[in-house]
Amino acid sequence: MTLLTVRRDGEIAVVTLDNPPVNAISEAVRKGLYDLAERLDEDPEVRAVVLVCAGRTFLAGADVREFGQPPVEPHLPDVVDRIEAAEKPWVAAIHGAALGGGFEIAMGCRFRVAVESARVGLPEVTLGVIPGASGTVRTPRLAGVEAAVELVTSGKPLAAAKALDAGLIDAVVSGDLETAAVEFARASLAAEMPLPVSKRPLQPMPDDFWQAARKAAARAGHKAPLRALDSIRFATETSFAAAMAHERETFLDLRASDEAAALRHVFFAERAAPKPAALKGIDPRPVKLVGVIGGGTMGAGIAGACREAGMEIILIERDAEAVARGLDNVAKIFDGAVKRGKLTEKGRAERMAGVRGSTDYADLAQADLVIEAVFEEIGVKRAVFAELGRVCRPDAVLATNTSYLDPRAIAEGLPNPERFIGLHFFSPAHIMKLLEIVPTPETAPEVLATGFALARALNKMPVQAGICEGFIGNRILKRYRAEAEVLVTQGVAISEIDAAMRGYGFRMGPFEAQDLGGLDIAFLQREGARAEGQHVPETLGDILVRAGRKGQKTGGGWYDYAEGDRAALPSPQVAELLAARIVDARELPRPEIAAHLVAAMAAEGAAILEEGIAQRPEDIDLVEVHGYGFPRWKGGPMFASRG
Ligand code: T1G
Repeated sequence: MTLLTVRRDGEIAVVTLDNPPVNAISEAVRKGLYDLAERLDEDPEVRAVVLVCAGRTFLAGADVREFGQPPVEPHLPDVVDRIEAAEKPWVAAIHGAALGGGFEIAMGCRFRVAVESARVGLPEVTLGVIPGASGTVRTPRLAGVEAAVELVTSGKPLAAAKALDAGLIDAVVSGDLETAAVEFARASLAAEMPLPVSKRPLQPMPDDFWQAARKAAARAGHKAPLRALDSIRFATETSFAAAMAHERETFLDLRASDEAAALRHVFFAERAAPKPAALKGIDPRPVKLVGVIGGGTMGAGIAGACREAGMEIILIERDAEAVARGLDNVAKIFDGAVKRGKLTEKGRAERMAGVRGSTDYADLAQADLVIEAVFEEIGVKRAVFAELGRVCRPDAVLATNTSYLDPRAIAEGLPNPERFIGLHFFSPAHIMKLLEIVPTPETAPEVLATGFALARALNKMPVQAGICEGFIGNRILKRYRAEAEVLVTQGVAISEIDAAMRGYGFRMGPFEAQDLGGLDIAFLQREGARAEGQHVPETLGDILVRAGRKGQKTGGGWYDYAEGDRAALPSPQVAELLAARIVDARELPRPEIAAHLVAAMAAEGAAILEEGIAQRPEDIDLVEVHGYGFPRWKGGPMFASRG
């Protein structure tokens, strides 16, 4: 495989880059492109150049694996400048995604054409850096300041049609991309050449624009979007050269930051998780027809997610009324997508046509996979699987969505236990990406592989978990909450603890989150364990629930709430209820509170690793980032607490 090949189509030189898997811009790619720009300028028969990529995508950006190494010449900004300065105009022919440095190279080209399915973007902030090869300096010149601010600070790519509207590309082409790009290049030679992007004018913006943009880009603790915004603003107020120097300095500074290291850690962990080495070469069982037992919030979410992935669904409930409610819960998911403009009415109808309700388990006789999402009580679950064991094919994969119960206890007595597995979805199941996959000792490898294949099909983040109370995520959550309560007993204010965790980057602190979700869920788990004879010490949460304080739904939990208002107010009643348990009055700076609680999560993570419940620290970080709102730019508790 040759990295860069050149063929001639008359007076047009077609440069093809082939650097699998995503045409990342390595040192060799930078050098090859730089040399080619020189060589093609010297070729008198070449009048224009088309840059196209082999494989699944246009250049997907700088090679993230090189980030940890010292930068080597030619640096990407110099490559972009050299392409822009070429005597022969270059045309970027985009398919797949032109991202980061890939789109910066495209902006160095005189023109950009793309197929309709292509996307262009500058996702650098999602890696904790800012564009480092003119993304904050050329983009505002190409598409205007507002489009540049949105593209760079959000990190979200734009589809080709929207990119065309924004002025980021010059044409959306149909048919064969290379052919269309050559024709575009040939036609461009007959017309007036536009200015190179770096030479295009820039309009400065008023201060209130920047204030509003700063407010929109701010996320507690995430530095890169604000630094990117500063770089764009600087570019609108100074020369191209000065702006490029400023951008490079900012990029190099951030590239060495903890935030960038954390985001790279998550980036590579996310790509490793769906492909566990232990499952290499093990074929999953095909899943086309999925049974879901239970049409409540979880069951409907699971049914919606599987349907969205193109599977046929049979939703089982205990009676006709419950079936109707369940189907309505699924329909509401697709109604929401229509309201948000993500789905047409026709698409909604097509989705629902693939969801059938029934009260008769016999309808599951041909199901490939059945996922149970009924009430979290062992007797109820065991009854469901006894029925499934009778009616389903012996090779049908049977899964429990239990959060806390022992899957082995649920599957006891089930025929063909090798086809049983835990699939712990997170609510709302059609939105939350995390899927904890919990095999029992009997689960067959291809059934485990089926769990991972299902996660891929549903675009979820799979993490394999061993069996313990709460698996990985809920076990760490329990430790996090317990440690937060210890701080309360030491006299640290509840509101200070929540503020500390918001300042660290969580959307909500542990107490606000409980008030939103309800304190009684965990209370019932503790009471259930106590009823089974386990010693479960009384928690502060128990005291509140027993006093009728279950959270927002009862007008108060850890905080008070005014009628119809969600603003959390410190509660004198809570102070009174907990007074006997608060033994100190402790002032702790918020960063110390956050560090203390993150360390507690990491300590529980270390025990989880030690016990083999999780296979690697990065899996624990993925659980926290994708299931519990841990800020990804902190990398997760294991990364944040590394030595
Ligand atoms: N560098 C190195 N490897 C990369 C990579 C990259 N930029 N992008 C993907 N890979 C690997 C990935 O680890 C996986 O490897 C394989 O490719 C397939 O990835 C100067 C500094 C392009 C949309 O942030 O968004 O340019 O696990 O599973 O689902 O301003 O990859 O197979 O061994 O994700 O088809 C900016 C990141 C960099 C793009 C394709 N660019 N990549 O998705 O495949 S910073 C990005 C993606 C930058 C400049 C700055 C996606 C994709 P393995 P995949 P996919």
